[in-house]
Amino acid sequence: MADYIVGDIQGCYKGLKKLLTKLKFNPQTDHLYAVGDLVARGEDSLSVLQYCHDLGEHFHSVLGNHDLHLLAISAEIRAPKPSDKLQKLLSYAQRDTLFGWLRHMPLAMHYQQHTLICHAGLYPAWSLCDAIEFSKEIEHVLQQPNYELFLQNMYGNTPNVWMPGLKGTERQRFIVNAFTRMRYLENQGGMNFTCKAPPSQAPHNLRPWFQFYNPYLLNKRVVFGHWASLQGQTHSAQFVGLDTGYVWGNRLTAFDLQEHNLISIKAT
Ligand SMILES: [Mn+2]
Repeated sequence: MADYIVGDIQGCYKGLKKLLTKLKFNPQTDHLYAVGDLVARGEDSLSVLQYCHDLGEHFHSVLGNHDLHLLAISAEIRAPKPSDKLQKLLSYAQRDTLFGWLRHMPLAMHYQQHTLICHAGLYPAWSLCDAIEFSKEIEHVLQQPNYELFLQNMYGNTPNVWMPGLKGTERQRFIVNAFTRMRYLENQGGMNFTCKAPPSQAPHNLRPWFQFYNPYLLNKRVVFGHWASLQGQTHSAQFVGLDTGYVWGNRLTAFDLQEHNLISIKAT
């Protein structure tokens, strides 16, 4: 009865299976969680989605930016990026089952009451309850028949500062960007989407989102992915960064949600 959460799989099916073997993952009794970016640059996004889908109630994931981009590609709103290897998945006859399943995933979820799971991070002005509430706003629009309109309006970097009064498209875009694309904030709390470097190489006016004081996070934990160059180095047990860049030749990492230890495999 173990619960594991895995970092960005990015379509790396062999790596996922190798990590699950190392974990001795039992799909009948254990649960697998994921921080999103299930698909994109690895060799077999289709098999990753099929495997995770077939785990049924034993798999739980939030959406990452690449998962949302896949939905936009499937709706012919956006084109695949040159680095995406999605052709086999896009031409799969039953792809709509998998895309419909993705469309029902949240942007943020609780693990028990003390842990929040999201792809990029938790905006520092938000509590865990805010996060779940804002995620639900996006779940609602993604599950509407006209969800394509939302995907069309999702792209863009503004607004980059949260205001509770934000409404409509601007509010939705901020929520999506915070949960799926955020790494750094400027001192006044504006999200910066340009810098992808590790904190040691970042400009002085930028700080990682997890270094901003969040009064709601006492005794809470945030598990996230998205930031390969960070290599999990948050220097705080409160923030568990799981993207260790397997698709770039580094490691695929899982966190045991009950034992609180990290397990990883190296790309070969
Ligand atoms: Mn990502």
